[in-house]
Amino acid sequence: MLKISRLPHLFFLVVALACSAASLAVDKKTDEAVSFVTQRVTVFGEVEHKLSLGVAELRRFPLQRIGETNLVCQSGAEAGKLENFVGVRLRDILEKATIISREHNDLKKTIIIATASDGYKAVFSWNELFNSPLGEGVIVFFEKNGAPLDDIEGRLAMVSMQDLRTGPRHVRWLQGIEVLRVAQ
Ligand SMILES: Nc1nc2c(c(=O)[nH]1)N[C@H]1C(S)=C(S)[C@@H](COP(=O)(O)O)O[C@H]1N2
Ligand SMILES: [Mo]
Repeated sequence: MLKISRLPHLFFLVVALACSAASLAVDKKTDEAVSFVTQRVTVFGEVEHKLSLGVAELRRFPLQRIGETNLVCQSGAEAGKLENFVGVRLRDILEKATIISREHNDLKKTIIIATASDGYKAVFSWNELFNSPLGEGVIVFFEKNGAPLDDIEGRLAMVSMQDLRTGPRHVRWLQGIEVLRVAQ
């Protein structure tokens, strides 16, 4: 029979077990994240100059220092904030790579796909980036609160700050920026 005097012990045992299960779950998530971390992003596809950019190379672009931006999930749920981060405009990166444009209307048929090492992808159009106010807020970033990004974001990530829901184009573990012509 369980004595009443033993109940506190039982309570602590249950709490301890629950805590270690929770920390196991966190460890698993962190382990998985480590395997997705990227150190460089490749700019490729319909560009004149293919680029491979790590933090050192990114620092040579005009730096954008952002105070804070909200993260809102695709569902509309609040997903926290990005604070005190430093990065560069995707537009500036693409200008350096120079999107190939042979005919007057080529750029209007061009999209830019941000890809991550976990297979996540988010798409932008050339018009969005270069012909709308949204473009100014699309930032490839590599520093937060004065430190490199942690494993959950990788060393390189991206966000589109003018999106109504910023979560979907907050790309963690950024690996590629592909420029693609999608119509003839
Ligand atoms: N690489 C990668 N980036 C991703 C995701 C993902 O699964 N993989 N999920 C996205 C979704 S759905 C949201 S809401 C935000 C959430 O940002 P957070 O994970 O920093 O809260 O990340 C986005 N970026
Ligand atoms: Mo999301």
